[in-house]
This record gives sequence, structure tokens and C-alpha cells, in this order.
Amino acid sequence: MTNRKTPRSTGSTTQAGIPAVSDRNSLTVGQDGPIVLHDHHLIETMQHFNRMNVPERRPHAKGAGAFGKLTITEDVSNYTSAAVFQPGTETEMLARFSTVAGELASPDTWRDLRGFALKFYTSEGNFDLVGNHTPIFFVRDPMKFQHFIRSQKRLPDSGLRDNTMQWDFWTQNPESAHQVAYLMGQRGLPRTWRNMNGYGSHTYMWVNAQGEKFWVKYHFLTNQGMEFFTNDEAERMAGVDADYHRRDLFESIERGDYPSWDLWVQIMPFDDAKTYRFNPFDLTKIWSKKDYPRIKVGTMELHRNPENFFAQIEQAAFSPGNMVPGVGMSPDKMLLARNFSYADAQRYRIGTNFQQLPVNRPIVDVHSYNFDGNMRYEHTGARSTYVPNSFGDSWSDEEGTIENSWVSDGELVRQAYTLRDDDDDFGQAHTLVREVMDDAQRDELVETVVGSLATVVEPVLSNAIQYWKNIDEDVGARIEQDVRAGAWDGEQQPGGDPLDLKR
Ligand code: HDE
Repeated sequence: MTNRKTPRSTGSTTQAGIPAVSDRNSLTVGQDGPIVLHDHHLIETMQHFNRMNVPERRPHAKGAGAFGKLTITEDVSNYTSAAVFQPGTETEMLARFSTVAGELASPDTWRDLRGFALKFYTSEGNFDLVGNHTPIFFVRDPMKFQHFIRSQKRLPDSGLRDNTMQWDFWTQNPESAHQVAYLMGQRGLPRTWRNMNGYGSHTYMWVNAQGEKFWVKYHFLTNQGMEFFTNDEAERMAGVDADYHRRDLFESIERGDYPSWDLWVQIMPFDDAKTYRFNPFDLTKIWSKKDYPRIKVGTMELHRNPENFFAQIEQAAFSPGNMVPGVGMSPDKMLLARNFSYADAQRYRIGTNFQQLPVNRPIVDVHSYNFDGNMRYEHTGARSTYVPNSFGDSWSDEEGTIENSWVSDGELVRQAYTLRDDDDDFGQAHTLVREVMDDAQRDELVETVVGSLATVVEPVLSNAIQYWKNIDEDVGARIEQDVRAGAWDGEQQPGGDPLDLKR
């Protein structure tokens, strides 16, 4: 054993595992002299620091999540052969909740939709259900989505958020009315992520063991009860604790208070889709529970916090394209487009081999013919890198109709969905406002919309008032009256002068 002069530190190492001498003093010529270029530990520390971030999600940047388990308590095998949904099956999972419009440091309690992203580590590969906390969405064509998100973000000159921009997009796209009515109602301010429901939103497909196909909508109903913030509570909490929802989830799991949601589905017989009174693949619409009652499937519980937020939540990658046998897509244009977008965003955000990260890895073997790429972790030795091959390395080679297929035909067109007889853009928003909301909730809705319109300029302001009259004549008239009378005197929504400070 050499009697080393330099003390061998045991406190920390470099990235290469070499014992580091000091984490507090850089290497200099004499105590007060210049730093030397070969201070490898200092340089590595600075270089890594400059590369700590990955691009934030855009949208859904601000969020958090936890691990848990989905337990199937009922028998829905008549509708799907998916292993994850068979009676008694228990599947480890990850959930991530998020806001849509904000950035990484935005307050959790801004009025917004909430992401409700689920990854199930099933025995047939990862099944992801990437939904929101309301059952619908603003638009029904993916070509509009990027414009929608930009209208919720920041002005190109000032870099400020702007309510005129938001309302201009919504009023130019009337199919947004149903989702905007949800957003401006109490659902737009869930008290915590534990106190909100989650939905797959789209219409998906289930296929049973006999190959029979059904259309399905997923509902995750909270067992903690739906609770909401008022405008004032949410505004104050945004200032008091921008991470309130993240903290609530983490601390409730820490103290053993595990949140759970019951999974229910609506099932539509395959052929009903052709004649249903509106297009059942229109993401701005819900199916009436009278027409297709909810059927219970099981329960998901979250009971384990991440050990490392960045590794397991910031780098978590959910994709609607992760479909296991027994489930499938539908003709919903938004869902089909999302199939491309998520993994594309993750290849950009995290890297080519993002699915090899522990949080994104399936629990089953991966046997794909995708090789190399940056940050490659898995390797397959001498196995063939091509198919077909003569060396016994298996590949898939089925032909013919796939199990989760549907028939499509017609000319290639660029055109919005045809609205069926009983269909329009405001009907379901009107039902929500007039029949689901009570008087107090309608009063709060009027107050919220008037606040949101307080800084909106013409012609968008008049368009927004007409938009609300199209939803509900009475609510629209009340909004117009209060807006014209300048009734809003509370804290302004983003885009206004928050404290009425005169510049
Ligand atoms: Fe997303 N969405 N989305 N979205 N979305 C993303 O993927 C996209 C839509 C949702 O916690 C992105 O990795 C398109 C509907 C959630 O990691 C991106 C369209 C619904 C999350 C993307 C939609 C969602 C995302 C951004 C229109 C509810 C967060 C970063 C066709 C049913 C997932 C990323 C997480 C994230 C694309 C519309 C929910 C850009 C193109 C509808 C919960 O790929």
C-alpha cells in the first residue's frame, strides 16, 4: 500500500468514478493564483451544470406524478382481451398530472385543464392512456392544435400572456365552446389533483378474444370527492405556493393517504357509430350516459412517490400510440395525430433511446429491430440486425386485417367533420351550463368569464359575448351586461394588470 501524500477523498467522485479531492476548492497555482485548465473536476462540474435541463414539455410543462397500481375488480372480458383489463389483474403504473398552458415554474392553481397521463406496465408491454381531467377537448382537428396552444402561451413581441389572444382563438373555433364552458366553470380550478376525475377523452377501441370490436370511453372517477377552488382561493394560492398541487400529492402519499380513482368505461357497439345522433369520434362531444351507461372496471391507487423527480417524472414519456393487444385507436383525427406527436416530442426532448430509461421501460423483454442512436443502453450481442434472417432470430410476419381495424373509404379531402342532424357546436355546452350547473355555479361562471374578458379588446370582446349567447342566451346576456358595466373589480386574470398598479 503506497503511503500516498495526497489524502484520498472518499466523499465524492467524478463522473468517471475517480475519487474527487475537493468539492469546494478549484485547483490553482498557489492559494491565490490562477485556476489551471486541467482542473478536470471543476470543468466537468461546470460542463454538466450547463446541460442539466431537457426542453420542457410544450404543452403540459408543469406537473408531477406518482407510481401505483391498477386492479381490475370486475369482468369486462366480454369486451376486451387486453391482459391489463382481465378480472383480478394487478398492474404497476405511473400517473402524471399537469397543467396545459403554463411553463415549468407556473403556478399549479391557474385556471386550466389538467393532464391525466397514465402508463401501465402490463404483461403485454406498456399501455399508455394520456388524458385530461375533463372528458372532451377544444378542437377536433390536429391541424388546429398547435395554433390553439400558441394562443394560450405568449405574445410574440412582449412575451406576455394575453386574454385577447385566447378568446380570439376560441371564438374563431366555435367547436371549442363545450370545453371552454368546462374550463370557465368550477372544473377549471380543481382543489388538488386528488380531487379531480380523469378521462381518456377520445373514443378508443376494445377487441375481445372472439375478435368482436367495441368503441370505448374511459372515465377515472376520484374516490376523494370532487373539490374546487374559487377564483380568489386559486389566485391567492398561486402566490402563496406555486407548487401546491405537487406538494399535496407528494405529502398525501408520504403520510400513507393514498389517492384512488375507480375506472369506469362507456361501451358503444361497433355498428352504433354509424348511426349515433352525432359523430362519436368528435372529441368535443361526450356520449350521453343514458345512451351508454358507465360500466365499472376496477380501481387505480397511487401509493409510491418518485425517488428522483427529474429521472422519473421530467423524463417520463407517455404516448397514446402505446396500444396493447385488445385495445386500439379510432377514426378520431386528434387521436390518430397524437399517435405520431408524443414519441416525436420525446425523441426531441429526452433522446432517441428514451424508452430505455427505467421509468419508460416495459416489464417485458424488448425484442425490436431498432438499433444504435444516442444514449443507447440495451445491446443484443451478435443477434441479427435485419429480417428475414437465416440465424433463428425471430421476427413478426402476420398478414391480413388487423384485429383493431375499421373500414374507411372516400376521396382524399381537407375538410372538417360533417355535423350530423342532431349536432352543432353549442348544444352540449348549453346542456352543461343550463342543466348540469346550478345557480351558484352559473353565477361563478359569469364572474369568471367577466374577469377573463376584462382586458379583451374589440372585435374579440363582442365575438366572445356572442359566443356565450350562442351557448346560453341568459348567461351570455349577463356576461355582456357586466362586461359593458366594467363590473370586474377583482384580481385580473393573466393578461391584465394584476394589482391595478398604475405604471
Ligand atoms: Fe397532448 N401533447 N396533444 N393532448 N398531452 C403532449 O407530448 C398533442 C391532446 C396531453 O405528462 C406533448 O411529451 C397533439 C389531447 C397530456 O408527459 C405533445 C394534440 C389530450 C400531456 C402533445 C394533443 C392531450 C400531453 C407535449 C392534438 C387529452 C402530458 C410533450 C392532436 C386527451 C403528458 C409531450 C405527460 C403532452 C401533442 C391534444 C393530453 C406535444 C399533437 C386531446 C396529458 O406531443
